[in-house]
Amino acid sequence: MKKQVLALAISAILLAACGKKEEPAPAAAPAEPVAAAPAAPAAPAGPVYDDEKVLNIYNWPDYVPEGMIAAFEKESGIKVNYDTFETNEALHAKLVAGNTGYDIVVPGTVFAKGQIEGGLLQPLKKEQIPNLANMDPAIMATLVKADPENKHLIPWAWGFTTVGINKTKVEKALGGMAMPENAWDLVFKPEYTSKLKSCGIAYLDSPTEIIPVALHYIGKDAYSNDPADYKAAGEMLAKVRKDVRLFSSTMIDDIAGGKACVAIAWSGDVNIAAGRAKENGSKDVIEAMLPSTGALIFFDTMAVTKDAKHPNNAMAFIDFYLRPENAALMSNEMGYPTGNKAGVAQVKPEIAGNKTIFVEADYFAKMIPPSSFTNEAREAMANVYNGFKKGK
Ligand code: N2P
Repeated sequence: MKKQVLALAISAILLAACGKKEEPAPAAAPAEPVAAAPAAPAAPAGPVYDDEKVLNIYNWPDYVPEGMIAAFEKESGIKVNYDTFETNEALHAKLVAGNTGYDIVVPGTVFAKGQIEGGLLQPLKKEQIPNLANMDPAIMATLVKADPENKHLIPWAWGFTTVGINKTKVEKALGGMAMPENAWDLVFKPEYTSKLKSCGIAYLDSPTEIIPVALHYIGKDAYSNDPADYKAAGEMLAKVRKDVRLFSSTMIDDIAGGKACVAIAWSGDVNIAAGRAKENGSKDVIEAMLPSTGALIFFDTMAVTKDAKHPNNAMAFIDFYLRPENAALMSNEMGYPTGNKAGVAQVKPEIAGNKTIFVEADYFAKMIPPSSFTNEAREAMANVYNGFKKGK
């Protein structure tokens, strides 16, 4: 709290310093108290909590820096129940069914758009989230496609779906064959998969993770809503099905431990696997690739469920998460870039310089931004995906 007050004081000083000399600083106390002046709807001085000091969070696995939840609990006296889901589909099904029991959920924007339109998420009480000011306006602007007025969603993290490799094992399994120019070939081209199956190919386990990258690979719009395109993607996927060993959304240890040498995976998870392999004494080089045709960007966003029992605790946690030091932890420990502008300054140089975490502008321009799917399209996609998985 002290720190927050100090930060507020500093910004008030900065604001005052920026203002025209002859004008009093807006925060300055009036010389004489005005008798019946109505109280201005100012931001609350500190966090507002619900009577029941509980907060139920539903997030992706392997996605929160160690100790962060405990730090919030300690500071706020709120007991946090933290559960995880493995796919956007799983979270979506819960939200549609209602009565989730969760206050904060973290959907990808690909799904969040429909969830907002369907009234499954409630608008945020922004006056209770002063640290929202720390967010990069450019990042907030990218969310507008899903959340037109930035009313419901605040980034937890963003990253990209890509190919992750254990370079050491992949090179060995390929024998004399050179690495392809386009890293997607490693997971989609039979010439490569037939060799790499010996060291383990892993795919994320969800229709809306695999079909979009497959569409992208065959030159279609990754966010096509046309079932004919899914059919084409399914035909391409069928050719490599027998080579895929593992379907999983929690493959960090599989990559780090050598069970999978190549994976369709989330960028940060591959970076975590690289670190974990090192910690375990492995000499293998594990890398998140930057495929020549681009990778698929995702934004996972904090949102409050429409029937949240602890909405104020939720706002307090969101504000806590948006402190620069916490945002920086997400990059430093979890390998995901932060959209928190104030937090960037606290990112370790080796993380800030990792081009698979903070991608450079020219590669960023090549990446595929997220969009969304209609319900019908999602159903068609799931059918193609399930057929692909079964048809070994
Ligand atoms: C899980 C990261 C989830 C990112 N470790 C994909 N939405």
